[in-house]
Amino acid sequence: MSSAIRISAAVSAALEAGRPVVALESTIFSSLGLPAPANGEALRRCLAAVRDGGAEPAVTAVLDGQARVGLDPGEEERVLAGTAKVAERDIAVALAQGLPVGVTTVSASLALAHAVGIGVFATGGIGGVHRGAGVTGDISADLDALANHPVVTVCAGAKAFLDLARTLEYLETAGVPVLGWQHDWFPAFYLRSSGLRVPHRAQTARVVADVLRYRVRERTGVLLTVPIPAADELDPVMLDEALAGALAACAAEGVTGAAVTPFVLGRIERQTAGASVPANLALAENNARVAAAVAVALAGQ
Ligand code: PSU
Ligand code: MN
Repeated sequence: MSSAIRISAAVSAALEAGRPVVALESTIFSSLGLPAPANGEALRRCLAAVRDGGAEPAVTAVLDGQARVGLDPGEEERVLAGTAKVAERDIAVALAQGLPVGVTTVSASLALAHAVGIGVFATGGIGGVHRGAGVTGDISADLDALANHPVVTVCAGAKAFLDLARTLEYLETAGVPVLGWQHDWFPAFYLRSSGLRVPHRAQTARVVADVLRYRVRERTGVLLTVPIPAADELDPVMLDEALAGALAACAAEGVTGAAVTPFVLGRIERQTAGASVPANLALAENNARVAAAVAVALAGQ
């Protein structure tokens, strides 16, 4: 796998020198994750936050049938315009079929980060167990990837259109340590708390890096949940209505499979009249900043 991955010159130099690196997914920066031009702004702010924190950003994607870790400047526009979602299992198909542009999810990014030796990954929200999964079986491959790649994932929890309690149960069964960043509650993306506790709280980047180092089941990753900054949190009542509307539309239109998450994300944005977008940018940037601190701590070990 690693021989099929092209690493950018900047990321490769950082890895060889043992300097801190933070992987970033690309679905969030495509039209599947955020509307233009907010997606471009999200990418710029996340790249800057990682660099300001003293780490090298490594955006993952598929370009011209090649798995990529780190983009060259002219390539960012292609990723922003990408519409083909690539999860971990899809990477092989994308390479075999020469996919021109594929945007990577959390699961694909964790697989690529692991393959090239990057220990920290930042995103907005992870996929999880969908509501009604008992009937549909819809459980994001992100959770299995968290259980199988030794990488710290930094996220703002997951959106509440998922079944967050079952998502936490899944991570417990899979043996993935879940840490709350200076916070005791599992965040619900736009909200600082889902009302569910995280099993452990982490006060410093050093502790997070040490948990990755000492975890007993060596295969697993670590999930670090960072609440959205208080000033950017959305109104819970407006959000509840938006989520209910989005889920009802999803069911009414018979959307299934990999299309569910992008569909629901687009509906939430419409139902909140765009208020969700600045909140999304703020939390993604904040996660990138915390991830850089964890990468610096890891590189210092
Ligand atoms: N949640 C968000 N924004 C996103 C995603 C999830 O708030 O952009 C994307 C991520 O790339 C995540 C993927 O890995 O959706 C999960 O999709 P699925 O539920 O199909 O596994
Ligand atoms: Mn799914």
